[in-house]
Amino acid sequence: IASVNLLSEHHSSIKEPWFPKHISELDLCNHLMTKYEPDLDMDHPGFADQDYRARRKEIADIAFKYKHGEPIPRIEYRPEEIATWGAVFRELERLIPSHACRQYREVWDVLKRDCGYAADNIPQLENVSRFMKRRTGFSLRPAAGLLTARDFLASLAFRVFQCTQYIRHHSSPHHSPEPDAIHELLGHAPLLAYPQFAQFSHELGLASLGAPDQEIEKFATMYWFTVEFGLCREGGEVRAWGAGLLSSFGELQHALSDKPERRPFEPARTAVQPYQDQDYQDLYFVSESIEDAQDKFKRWTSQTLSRPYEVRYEPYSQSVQTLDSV
Ligand code: NLE
Ligand code: FE2
Repeated sequence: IASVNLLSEHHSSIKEPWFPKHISELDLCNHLMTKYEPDLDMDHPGFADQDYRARRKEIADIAFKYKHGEPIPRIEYRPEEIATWGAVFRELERLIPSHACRQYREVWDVLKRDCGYAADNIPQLENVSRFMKRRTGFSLRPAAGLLTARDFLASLAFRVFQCTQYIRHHSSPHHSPEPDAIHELLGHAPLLAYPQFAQFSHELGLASLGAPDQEIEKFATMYWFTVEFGLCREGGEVRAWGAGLLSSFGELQHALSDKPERRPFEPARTAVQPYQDQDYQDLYFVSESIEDAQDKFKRWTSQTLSRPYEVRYEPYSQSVQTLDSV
């Protein structure tokens, strides 16, 4: 009988991958993709830098120990980390007027006024999280590195954005292949402060819960070409709205130059487009607007989902419920 049980448990877990039902279960959604860890990846700019690796570990431990509901521990950033942040901040600030989408430009001054964004100050995640909570109901929680797509997307369902807290290696300020606090704060935070974008992220997260691996893979690809590397039209010009561009002054210029290829954003094709994540992209997708990308993405998502049940979010208890859809 024991083996029969085992078999049926195994069977049901293939049909329905586990997913968090309450926001506190995000404590279990911290699985890392190891390919970018400076300890394991010989191409990582910090691979040969013992001091960087030790610092990185110290900050990662905060994320591993973190439990839902706690304030995010503050980091006393070192002068060299602030210098790296400052270099990126100044370069980006110069590019924002001509390269960033309208939504990003609009919130920039608010972040400087209310959130401690400045060339000589790395904002603390806890402060940004409180700001965000008031703007869109999103909050942040610390992440130790690049998470699996399944864990990362699941957190969005609970209006939680998982954020790294370490700073990229100083030898490569213009671009980092992996997320770091510069990417989160300068790339993602501005758009997450927009209610409509927050809602979209939330719905995408809900769609991902319990989805089979092949669908997660497609969601992750869509996320890559929109939220991370999306371009959009704006009054006859092309602008960036993807967070991976808005945190990388090197790639931001590259993306809007005539070097890379650009194609119109079209979910069914974008979702299966292969990509690399080591260096600047050579292909970007352009949408008519952020809203247009979100609408198309949403429509495509509802057609793609094979889940035999519906998932609903219950904001009062911050939990999700599943309902049979037949
Ligand atoms: N390339 C981005 C940057 O340099 O900020 C990070 C991308 C993370 C997916
Ligand atoms: Fe990102």
